[in-house]
Amino acid sequence: MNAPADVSIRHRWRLDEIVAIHDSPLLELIGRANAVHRRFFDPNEVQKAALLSIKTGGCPEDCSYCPQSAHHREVKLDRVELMGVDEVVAVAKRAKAAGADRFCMGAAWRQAPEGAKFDAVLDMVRGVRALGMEACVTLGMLNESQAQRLAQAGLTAYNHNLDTGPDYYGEIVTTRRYQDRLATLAAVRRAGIEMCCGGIIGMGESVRDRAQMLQVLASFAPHPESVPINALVPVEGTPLAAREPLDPLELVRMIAATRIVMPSSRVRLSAGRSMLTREAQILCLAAGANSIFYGEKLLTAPNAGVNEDDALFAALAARSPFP
Ligand code: SAM
Ligand code: DTB
Ligand code: SF4
Repeated sequence: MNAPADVSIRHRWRLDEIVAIHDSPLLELIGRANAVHRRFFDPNEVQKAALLSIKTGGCPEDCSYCPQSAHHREVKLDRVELMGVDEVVAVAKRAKAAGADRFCMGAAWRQAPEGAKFDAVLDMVRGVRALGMEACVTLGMLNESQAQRLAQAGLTAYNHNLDTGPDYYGEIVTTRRYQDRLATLAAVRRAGIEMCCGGIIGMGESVRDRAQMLQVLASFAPHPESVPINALVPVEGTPLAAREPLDPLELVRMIAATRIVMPSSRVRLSAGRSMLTREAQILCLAAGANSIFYGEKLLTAPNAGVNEDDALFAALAARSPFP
């Protein structure tokens, strides 16, 4: 859909502009975000993306939020090596039957491996695409050739999050630099793969850090096709386990600001939904989110239940005037 005159796609946002949007009166913020959302998307359409951990735990990075880091030895998590291709495609098939249109596969790697494991991931991508679903993977850092091979296998999107703003990044991860993330994202774009890139809130960062992350995301041209906004899931044994639960309205503000700054991107209400009431989730959708992770589990943490989600979608549907 073409951008109407009053909602232009911008790649250069000032930090104070984004902070001012984020901190504007809540009803005004939601109203503005909803108006932008409706210019670019059908407001009744919410994408269901299924998520599967294809390789779990034992990751050499030290991301302080992540239960899959080998640095956090107190986390109770069973490591599982790379799943078989047939097994993964069978899960995708079930997800499709349950109503998912996108299948996302996550692996706890610092960087995508070479050899048989990478070839197996390529087969998974081909298998998912053959089902008629969008395929997304997140495998850690990629080089140019790996990005090209994923593109040739038909990959729809690559998920690689910035997680937070550049100034706060060093508080959260020390085993890689922001620049490393940007290099992988550049390789993804050069290969012609859609970019799925967002972050996490509730890790102790300031509004300024959140706005900085949005500023970097919006600087990509084109904007990332999808932007997952995760609320921290505080997992026992990780350094962020004791973080105060996020006020759901913080998530509403962040989603609304994301929608306004990147009007035509799909904004995904990602991890943390199980901490939200049905009504808080509906506020997030009204504020511009138009995708969710659907299914009982995220990668390792519980997601909102499928029964709860069916109730959510039932509540969103039009009501018959003659019940
Ligand atoms: N290892 C790859 C990487 O880091 O790019 C892919 C898997 S990693 C688990 C994918 C994303 O999940 C992270 O970038 C982070 O944004 C999100 N994530 C991980 N643990 C989380 C948590 N406890 N709460 C919210 N989001 C989380
Ligand atoms: C994203 O932004 N969120 C998903 C997906 N991309 C791969 C992962 C959320 C992980 C939540 C913690 C867990 O399940 O281990
Ligand atoms: Fe590894 Fe990804 Fe978890 Fe970081 S977020 S520890 S890179 S699996």
